[in-house]
Amino acid sequence: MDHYSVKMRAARVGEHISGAEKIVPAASVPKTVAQLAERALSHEKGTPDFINIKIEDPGEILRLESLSVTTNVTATASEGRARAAELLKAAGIIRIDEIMARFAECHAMRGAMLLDADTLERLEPDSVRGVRATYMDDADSLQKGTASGKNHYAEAIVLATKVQNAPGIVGEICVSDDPNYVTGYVATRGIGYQRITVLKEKGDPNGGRIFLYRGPRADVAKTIAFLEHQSVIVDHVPVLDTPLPSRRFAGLESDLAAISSAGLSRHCHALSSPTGPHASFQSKDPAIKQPNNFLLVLSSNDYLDLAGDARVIEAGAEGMRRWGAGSGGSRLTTGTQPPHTELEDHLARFKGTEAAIIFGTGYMANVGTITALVKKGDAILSDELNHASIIDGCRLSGADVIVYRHADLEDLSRKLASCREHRRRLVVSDAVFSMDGDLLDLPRFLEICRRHDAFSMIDEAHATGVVGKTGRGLAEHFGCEHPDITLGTLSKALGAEGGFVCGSQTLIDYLRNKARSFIFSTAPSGGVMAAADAALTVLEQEPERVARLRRNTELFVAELAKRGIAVRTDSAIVPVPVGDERRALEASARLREKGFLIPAIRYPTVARGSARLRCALMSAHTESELIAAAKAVAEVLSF
Ligand code: WAQ
Ligand code: MG
Repeated sequence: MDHYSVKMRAARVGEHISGAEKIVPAASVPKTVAQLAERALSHEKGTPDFINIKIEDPGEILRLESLSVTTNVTATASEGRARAAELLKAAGIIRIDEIMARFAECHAMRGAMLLDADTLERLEPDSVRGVRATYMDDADSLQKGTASGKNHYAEAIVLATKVQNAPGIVGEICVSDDPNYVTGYVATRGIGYQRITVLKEKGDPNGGRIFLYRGPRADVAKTIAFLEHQSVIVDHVPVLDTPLPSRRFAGLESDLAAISSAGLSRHCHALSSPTGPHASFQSKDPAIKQPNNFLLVLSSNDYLDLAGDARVIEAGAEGMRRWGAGSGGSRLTTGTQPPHTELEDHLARFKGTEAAIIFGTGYMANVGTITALVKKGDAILSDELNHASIIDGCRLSGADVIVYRHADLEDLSRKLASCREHRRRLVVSDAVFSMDGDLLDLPRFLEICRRHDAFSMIDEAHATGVVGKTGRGLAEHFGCEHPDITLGTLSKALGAEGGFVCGSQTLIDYLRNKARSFIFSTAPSGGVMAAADAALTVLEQEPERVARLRRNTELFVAELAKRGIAVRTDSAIVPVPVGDERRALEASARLREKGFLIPAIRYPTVARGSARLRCALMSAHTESELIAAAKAVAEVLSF
């Protein structure tokens, strides 16, 4: 015998893991058996309990020319279905929608459904198992296949080619039953194998194969016999090369469509005005109604109105004229200029720590600091509501990350007690939680960290300039010591750009040597540093800005309460809970129509179903503006 059929099936009790079949020359049987065994043993679904390998006489082998392959790039499932209908209609198959609805019946079938192409009656004798096409292979599979890998595309083309050559079969529709694989195909002898990149919605578990039959009932048995027993080798199965990129992008497009249909789509709405409490807003989107020519901004982090302060702007402009538009290098090469070191000294004085170091952004400060301090073998304890930049730093560090319940310092203490074996322990928390506005209990936090000899780190992004009588943050507010590591930003209350860390000289020296986001990044421009420095000076000279911000926050909370909306905050962030994502979006859109810019914050920034309107107050808001805003919030939420 010159050829053999080699079939492999691997399973774990009650669970199919992997299956494959080959038709190979006698000399290739040992190699094929080895490859199939390796494939079974290295399958991502896990290790099988048993592997069946069957080697048998394939009988007479029919050689078939592969169907031609065409890739149809579609963006959505409905576009894909329309394309499938068009293709099959040309081949005389109509009622496509009804046929595709039958995929719901395909669940758990090992084979395909055999339907009369016109009456749509089911014709398989075993409707639970369906009809399985077997004894088929790609003529080049030995050359094409990787050592143990599966050529998913070639296998589908081989199957479709055999099926379309079966007597009485006029077409096939295939949709993967993998909820994440949205590509499918339709095939007939006339149109060939027509791959459709998006043929179902992502997440849809329905799929399978439907073979379409046209002919006398008496001949169905012959068709099934051909599908199940006739050995077939398919020549010239095309290698999938060009279509891959389009599938890649079709995948992105379908992800975007899913995000959008869940109400989670994100856009950058450009404000056509300088940073400040008032903004003008022009949208190209006609759906966004904008009757007012200005909006009251209740969502800026420019808490103290310093981004627009004439002294700050002038210092920045002068700094840029003097030092250049960009720094031209990283801090450790040519990017350090006097404004950088002056600002670092100033920040350390302002916070009352030995030293400070500046990063390009607050995100980079968190990622750089955490990854510099801890690695594999260390432990990080992180509040569950910490900012994404902290979470990303934790993930990137390689340390064991132990998340404790939000603001639950008992939970922290317990979890810290179980980390004695770790080399280092780092406890990290937002100082002001960015989506809830609440404060960390710093004295207790420090006490627990000290007791367990853990580094204490807080992120004062929303606390600097806001919390404490003169805006110096949590240590000032509580009248306690500083944590080991205090992170802040220049980009919120200080009105400029950048992040920074304050702490001991040792800590700062260490970060300068180890923090990769500091080392491998171009330094911020001297102009931006000069602007931040000037803003810090204004903050020191005008602490009444901080007091005004606090009064504004209290007034706004009280005005909301008068209208039945109970909210609480320890900072300038006032979250108004809504819950449902779409309702929050709708409320935000209505507020915009009324002239208020208050964003809806949704998953993944906050947990699913806990969407909220996130108001952020500024020292520059007037009393009447805040009363009007509270009234508008109450109105849009009463629907
Ligand atoms: N004979 C009949 N039906 C079968 C067979 C077979 N040999 N193998 C699988 N099926 C049926 C069965 O109901 C499965 O649940 C269903 O098809 C899906 O099988 O060009 O992944 O092997 O990008 O998961 C098509 C697109 C991929 C490929 C289809 O099929 C491409 C796929 P799967
Ligand atoms: Mg599959």
